[in-house]
Amino acid sequence: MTRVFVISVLIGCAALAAASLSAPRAMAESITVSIEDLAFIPAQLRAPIGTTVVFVNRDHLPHSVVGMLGEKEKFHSDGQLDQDESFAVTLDEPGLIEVSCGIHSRMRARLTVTR
Ligand SMILES: [Cu+2]
Repeated sequence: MTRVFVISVLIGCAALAAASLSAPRAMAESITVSIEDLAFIPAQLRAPIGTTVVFVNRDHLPHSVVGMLGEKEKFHSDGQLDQDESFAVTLDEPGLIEVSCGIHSRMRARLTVTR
């Protein structure tokens, strides 16, 4: 029981969001993208389908997260993220996702999702 509990805590909120959408792979990876000084860090990343990306606002300003796959909106945060708030999304389709902040249009990141 202890082991199950510890694993549950480690997985945290990110996996909860993912689990509600689809059954995640048992060993799905999680990647953190930090938002600092009006930038996504890293601004370029590559990850396979099934990966959960957690955006964490470590800035003193509020930000939001919008992901576009071509003309299609793949995800967006629920309103704005205040300092230390996060938003998680599990990648479910290959392609190039252009990530931006809905508040500061110059904030950009590119997320390449592979099979
Ligand atoms: Cu912003």
